[in-house]
Amino acid sequence: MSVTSPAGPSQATVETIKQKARLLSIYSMMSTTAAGSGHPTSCMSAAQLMAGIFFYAMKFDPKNANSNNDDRFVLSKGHAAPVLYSALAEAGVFPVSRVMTLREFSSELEGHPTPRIHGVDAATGSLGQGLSVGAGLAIGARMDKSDTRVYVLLGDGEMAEGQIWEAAEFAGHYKLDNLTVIADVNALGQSEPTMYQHDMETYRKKFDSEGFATEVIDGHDVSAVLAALDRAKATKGRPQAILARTIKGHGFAEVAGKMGWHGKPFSKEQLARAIAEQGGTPPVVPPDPGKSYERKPLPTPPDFPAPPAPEYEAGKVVATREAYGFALKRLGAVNPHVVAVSCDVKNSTFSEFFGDAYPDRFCQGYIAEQNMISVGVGLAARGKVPFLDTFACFHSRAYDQVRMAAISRANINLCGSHCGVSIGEDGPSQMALEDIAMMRAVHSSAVLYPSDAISTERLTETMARRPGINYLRTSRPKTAILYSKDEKFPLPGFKVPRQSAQDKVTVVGAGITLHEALKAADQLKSQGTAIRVIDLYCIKPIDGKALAEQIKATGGRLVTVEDHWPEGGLGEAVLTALAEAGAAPSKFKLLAVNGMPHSGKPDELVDAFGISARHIVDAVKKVSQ
Ligand SMILES: Cc1ncc(C[n+]2csc(CCOP(=O)(O)OP(=O)(O)O)c2C)c(N)n1
Repeated sequence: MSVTSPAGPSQATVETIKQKARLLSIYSMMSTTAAGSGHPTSCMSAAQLMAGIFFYAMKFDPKNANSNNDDRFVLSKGHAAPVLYSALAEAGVFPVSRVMTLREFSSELEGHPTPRIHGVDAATGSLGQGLSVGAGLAIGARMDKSDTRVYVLLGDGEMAEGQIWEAAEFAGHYKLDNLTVIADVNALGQSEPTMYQHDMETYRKKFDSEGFATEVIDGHDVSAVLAALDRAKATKGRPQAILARTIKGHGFAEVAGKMGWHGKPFSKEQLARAIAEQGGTPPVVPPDPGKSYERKPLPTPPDFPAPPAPEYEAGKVVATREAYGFALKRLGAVNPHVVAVSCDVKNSTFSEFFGDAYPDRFCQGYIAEQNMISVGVGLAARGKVPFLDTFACFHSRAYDQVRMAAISRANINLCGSHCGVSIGEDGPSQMALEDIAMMRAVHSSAVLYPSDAISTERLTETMARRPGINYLRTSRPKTAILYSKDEKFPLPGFKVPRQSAQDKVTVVGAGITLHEALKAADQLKSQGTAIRVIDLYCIKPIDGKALAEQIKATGGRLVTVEDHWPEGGLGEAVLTALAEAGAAPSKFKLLAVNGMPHSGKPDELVDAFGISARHIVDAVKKVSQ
């Protein structure tokens, strides 16, 4: 598909690309009119840019559209999906007739792109994320020593998003010269003109200050577009930004450059006038035969040999956050696809163990969590197995990116350290008390919460094998080793570290609260009461039937205890799983953090906020009455 020549594009090439642009614009208008919804004017401003990218600059095989050997494209302004679908159809990924099924229930060509189709690596449409995905694809290509180039189309309205500038900093810092941004600066947003409208110099300065090679062009002048794409390709040592001045609705004077046409399809009469204005009669598109172009199967994490078993001296106390670092390093030795990104906390989350061992597969994400998650989506789209870490509380500022990663069917692994009040002195701004709820609500996620170093290591290995979004919640305090190195931790699953035929109550905890539950069991035992203790290392999914058996054995009496707010946490997860298994407990108490915490020693806080052994003992007594 690549026809770049050092002498620049020939007149014949320019004419060919102009014709392609005309078709992309017309198909975008036709498909949105047929759908009765969509964003034709947002497609029309980008038609010449898209034609230049797809039919001039990109190395692209329509039969293998997500190939690591070829170039990649990310439509950051996802609402312009029809122009992308039109380009993919013109390139031969599916027939043009399929574009006309846009937004239909039975079509994989959704209102905004998703990787359900070939040629799309990430879901876009929540604006501001595509440049980070492109940066992930580009840095992944560099790790592979591949000559893949990555093209990202941005809208000017979406450039108000902070994440765009996180991504630009990242790309500039890492000198990603295989990454080209093309900004479609049409000066209009959804409800108003954009902040800088056609002030091209402001955009240029912004990208320039981040280390990009920049140039401003007329985005409807095909010769200028192709020449800029040529120069971008020839640029070494820095990413490039082509800032294209465009007109929203270009090619149809009734709407071009006018407010009030964002996200509005044209009537049939308008469509006919628009096509006539673009110099022709409507192309004849045959009825779509209904064949699906769904991308199946979607990529899964590559298999790898088992790493050596974790080794810890008997009696040692190790924080689960530190065990995560050991696990990553062990994984790195047996799985070359594992990569890690950390947001300036690698010495707290311990991913530095991996980074020190495998510097070529570790990437400093700096303090830019949104960018980190979407970079991870880009890395995963290249077949990497990304582990992305920060303090658990800071994942919340990238929640939309995690949500979009799920829509992207991305295989990414998140580690959140420093969960709960047990972090102690740093105070509530650093304590994650919402993360279980947040991550449980992500489609296809696994939520893992280990209580000792061995389970942390084994669960980290499981994450590298499991498709979808995996979240590992690690703790700051050092805790005792509970399991032998050969213990298995299947998903779903739990462990029962204390049990007897005399157990009166089942206490379910995880992480720091499991250790409190074990203390409570010892205290109660000395008072003549036996309890069952469950280590719920996997909070999602839960095997409700198996859990129900345990609780049934203790007369249906249940106490849950968690270092998290009550809403959406371990307790609610357990109750839901039991209810679904048709075995709601007869008597229960849910212990969770019961007030706004503040600084203090971990033990003081765990006790003051209602989740220590003392509170578990009280709760056991209450449900036993
Ligand atoms: C994060 C986010 N906020 C709001 C929207 C709703 N929205 C969709 S398109 C759009 C305007 C986009 O403007 P621009 O990036 O300039 O694109 P174009 O003008 O080319 O359509 C808005 C606000 C969204 N999709 N994502």
